[in-house]
Amino acid sequence: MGFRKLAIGVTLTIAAQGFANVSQATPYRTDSPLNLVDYVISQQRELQVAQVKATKFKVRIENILTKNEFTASNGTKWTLDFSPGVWLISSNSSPLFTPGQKDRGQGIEAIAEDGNPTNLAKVLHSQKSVQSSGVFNTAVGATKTGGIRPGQAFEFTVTALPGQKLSLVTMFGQSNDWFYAPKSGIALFDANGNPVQGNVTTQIGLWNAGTEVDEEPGIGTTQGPRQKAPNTGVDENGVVQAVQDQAAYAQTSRLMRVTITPER
Ligand SMILES: [Ca+2]
Ligand SMILES: [Ca+2]
Repeated sequence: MGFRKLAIGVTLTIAAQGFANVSQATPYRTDSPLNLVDYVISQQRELQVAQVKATKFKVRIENILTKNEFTASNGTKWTLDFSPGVWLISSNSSPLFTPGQKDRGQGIEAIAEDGNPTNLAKVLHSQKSVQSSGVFNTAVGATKTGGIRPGQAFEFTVTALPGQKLSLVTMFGQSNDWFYAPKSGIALFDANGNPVQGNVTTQIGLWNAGTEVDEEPGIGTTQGPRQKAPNTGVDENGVVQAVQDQAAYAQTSRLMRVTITPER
């Protein structure tokens, strides 16, 4: 083989490798029918995303206690109500508070101390991370606003997309500053994007807002039912923490039933 032949051979080999590489990078030509298949698949995907409709859920919060269910250390019998509160839909798993951290000053205090959801509802309404929010303040069948006594329930409807969660806050009515809320949002869809259904009460905890020093539940003079005016009591450290009390009233599922029902 002469030098010229060798040079042509090497050039052809390099050229062939070049084509091979190009061929790997572009498996078919731009006018190939395969491109049309790709296009149709991508259009179908876009259509599927657009077709993921928001799901409506009915949320029911029931007071499953009885009247005078609890007895204080001085023998006084007391009944536990749950106050008017707020609900919200968000993708943020801690939209209201973080255990062990300072209360955010957005209005949980007024609910936890006085059962008044107005401040928090207003703040949530203007938060971009909150998809939607609202107040629950009238028991099913009641004509006046107020909390739910034993046997009564709050009901409201929320709308959510897969990935969004439900949160809510309601006061432990016989406390200085305790409230019920999920630690993080309650998932409304499973991992496959299907709506969740049923009893979600185990996700609701009892929290101490840290805004007013605690007295014994049911008899404290600066607690909601007995204080002379809202926001009456001794200031606390301001840190939100789980209520450590092991009494029956700290076991949410014994007092409250929260159920979620998708509306299809
Ligand atoms: Ca407290
Ligand atoms: Ca108070």
